[in-house]
Amino acid sequence: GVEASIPEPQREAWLKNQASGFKGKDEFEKEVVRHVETTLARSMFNCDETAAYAATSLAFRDRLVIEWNRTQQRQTFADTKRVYYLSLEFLMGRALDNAMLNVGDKEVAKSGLSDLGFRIEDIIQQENDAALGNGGLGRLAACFLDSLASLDYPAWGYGLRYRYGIFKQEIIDGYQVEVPDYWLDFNPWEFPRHDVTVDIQFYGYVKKTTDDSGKVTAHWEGGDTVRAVAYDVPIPGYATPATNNLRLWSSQAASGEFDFQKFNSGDYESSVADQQRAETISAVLYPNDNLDRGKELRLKQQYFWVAASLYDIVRRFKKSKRPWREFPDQVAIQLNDTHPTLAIVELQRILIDLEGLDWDDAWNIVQQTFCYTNHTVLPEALEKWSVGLVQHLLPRHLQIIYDINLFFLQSVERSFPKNREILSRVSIIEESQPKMVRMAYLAIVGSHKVNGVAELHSDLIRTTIFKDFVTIFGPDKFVNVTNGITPRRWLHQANPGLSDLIATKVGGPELFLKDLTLLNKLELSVNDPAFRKAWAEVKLANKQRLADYIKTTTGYTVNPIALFDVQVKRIHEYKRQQLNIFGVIYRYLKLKAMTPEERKKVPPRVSIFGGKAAPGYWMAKQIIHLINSVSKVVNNDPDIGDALKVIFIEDYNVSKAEIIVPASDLSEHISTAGTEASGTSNMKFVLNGGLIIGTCDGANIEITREIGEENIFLFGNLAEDVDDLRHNHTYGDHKTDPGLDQVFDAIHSGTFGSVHDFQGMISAVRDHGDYYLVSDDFHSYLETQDLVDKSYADQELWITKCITSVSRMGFFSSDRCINEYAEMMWNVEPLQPETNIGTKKGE
Ligand code: T68
Repeated sequence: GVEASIPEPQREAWLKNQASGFKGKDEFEKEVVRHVETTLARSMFNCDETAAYAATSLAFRDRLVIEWNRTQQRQTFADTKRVYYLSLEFLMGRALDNAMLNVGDKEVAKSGLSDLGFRIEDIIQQENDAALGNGGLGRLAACFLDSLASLDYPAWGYGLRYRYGIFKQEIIDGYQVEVPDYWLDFNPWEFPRHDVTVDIQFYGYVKKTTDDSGKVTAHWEGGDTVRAVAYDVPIPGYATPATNNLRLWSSQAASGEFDFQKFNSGDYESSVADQQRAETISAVLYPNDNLDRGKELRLKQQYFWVAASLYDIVRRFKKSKRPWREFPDQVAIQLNDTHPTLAIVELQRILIDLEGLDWDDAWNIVQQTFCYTNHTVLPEALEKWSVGLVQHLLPRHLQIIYDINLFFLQSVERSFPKNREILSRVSIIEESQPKMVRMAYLAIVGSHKVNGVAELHSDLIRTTIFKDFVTIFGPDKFVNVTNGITPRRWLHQANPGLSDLIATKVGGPELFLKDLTLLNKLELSVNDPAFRKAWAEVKLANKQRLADYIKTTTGYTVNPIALFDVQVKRIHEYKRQQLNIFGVIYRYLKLKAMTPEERKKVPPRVSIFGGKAAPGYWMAKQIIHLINSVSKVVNNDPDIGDALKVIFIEDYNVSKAEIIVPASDLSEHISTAGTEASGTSNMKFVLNGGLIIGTCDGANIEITREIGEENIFLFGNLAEDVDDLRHNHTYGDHKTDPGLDQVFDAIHSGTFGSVHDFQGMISAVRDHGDYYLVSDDFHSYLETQDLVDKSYADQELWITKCITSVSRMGFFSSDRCINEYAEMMWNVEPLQPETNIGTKKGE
């Protein structure tokens, strides 16, 4: 067993003193007090909530670390294939509550903290979110880590340890203001590994040498070096001891702290400047979602992270002393979008330049190792790097990219002789001015599987942006893995009331939270009056919790009986928050035109918005400004009262989603058909007993298939008609919807402040071709919102829809996704903790 690795004379002493972490409440309390007094060096007589948070986290961390070490030993000992999930973003949110629930001792902590004079909810709220992501892509990576650990897969995440996560959003006078998110001043969840470092090279030049046999070897020389330092974050699985690792790289100057020569010769400033330049690489997360801006520092981040991760993976493989051809039997690497695509080139470089393999042998290994997930079809989001920039920063990599492209195009030519057109269409190098490297094409060519994230999206990539590659590689290379969410965080943690209620019907949390399809048993209770009553009470309590939050943060009072209509996500034109706010304005105008008696009969609504705009995205910022301006006018209009309230929740993030999602009656997923690859919050809202208004886009379509058409409010044009409609806007006679004209008139008349502030949004629809089809879908949207009002008025029917929907959501667990990836793409198997040879009895 693993124990044999400790030499006999010392073994007993080590094993006798093995750490075990706390067991039960008394030991928990003892550990908390010990951490307060010794680790934090604070007196227990003035322990505040910050200290109690820190000590509680450290007590749980001790438990995680023990299992984490065991898991790593078990994996090394079993010598099994591992999965490496490369993502520039991990939108983790808070860790303490998750750790307590996954380890299974939240109740112990609750009563222990209470003995010590604290409320567990207050302690949980002390934690900063780990917000190392923009939106769906980053949160998906976090859900996947939870599933990988919960299902006992041997898996590592690799990312960057940004000093600043996504900015914090403040709303000042209705405008978004960005504030840096310095989140690391106390982070008990990471372990610096100052002994795990990799020196990463940039710039320089390539020299070629020829040996006696005539073999040419390339040497990448000169340039700058930056050091990558590993920081490890334990990822606990739910109801399993398995604890995986998320390794985040931090950049620092390669030669320790300063350049001592410069420092000694009195050139302090430039020696510090070098250090700062190195640290800049992992300083900040780029705040754009679904947009590629092609900045040099971003490319540096990508290579820095990819090179450090590959070095680590290769180092681990080499310890096994296996031949290189077995690399793909030991290693599966998943590329989360094209951001880590340089890993393909880097592995090829390691194999041919450093390990001396032939091109073809190396390339086979590379292709068998990688898989690529595409997350978007939006042209502005597809990554391209200018050849000049790649040449400058990574001269050897550019040569390899050219060779990959050459051999690829040669093979295409053999299969499709005399087809010049296809060659230029699929070339990894775009022959534009300047020339660009198309990263998605490189990712496809260097991987053995490519997946989209929902059925419609996977169909779209097969038939549009990657059509030629389906022709070249055949259809089997392109698969679908519909996204999912972890029910641990997004039901059990965020909505304990509902989770407990469900547990009473499906045989306990540990069953359905590990097999979400068991939710289907709920359908047997859909007509059980006591169950329905309890269900309604849970929802109302969640709405009250959100109403309280809104009161404290905005000052506005909202009525928890009203329909809570929620749209929270990144602000983007394709997601169409403008359609929503125009609809709200239309509703307001209608209410204003009514008599007070008529108004009383209208079902009351609270329209809730939240989300960040990329700092340079002018139109998105204008949308935020309009929402806030409408909010101010409507909420202060004495005619309106409870009939309509408009709320913008500042700084939407994971921990706020955990309050908002359980409180929703209706959430909006209203992207222009064919633009939202999947969406994942749609799944969270339905799983928490809310209904959806949405377009036939992304995963909405599969949600409809699962829960039934009668349980979702679909509207709008279909993806297949979008191109024609757009063509019509340009060449036909394009009139805006009359209802929308009323809205624009109101804005023009200054109802919500200076027209000038919102002219861009109006012009986009009226004068610039309405690319996102706001006007085309407006009427259908309003009609469907009317249907929502009518449906909500029949609370009995509404609750039936909610319970039925939840019971049919089992498919959307990220556990299902991970099992699909494991089988279709990675060819890896779970490593059950029971197989731990080291802890077998009698050994
Ligand atoms: C999202 N993409 C998709 N991108 O928009 C969403 N982009 O439909 C899907 O459900 C989700 O991915 C998970 O598959 C993003 O979130 C980004 O955040 C992003 C970040 C950097 C560059 C480009």
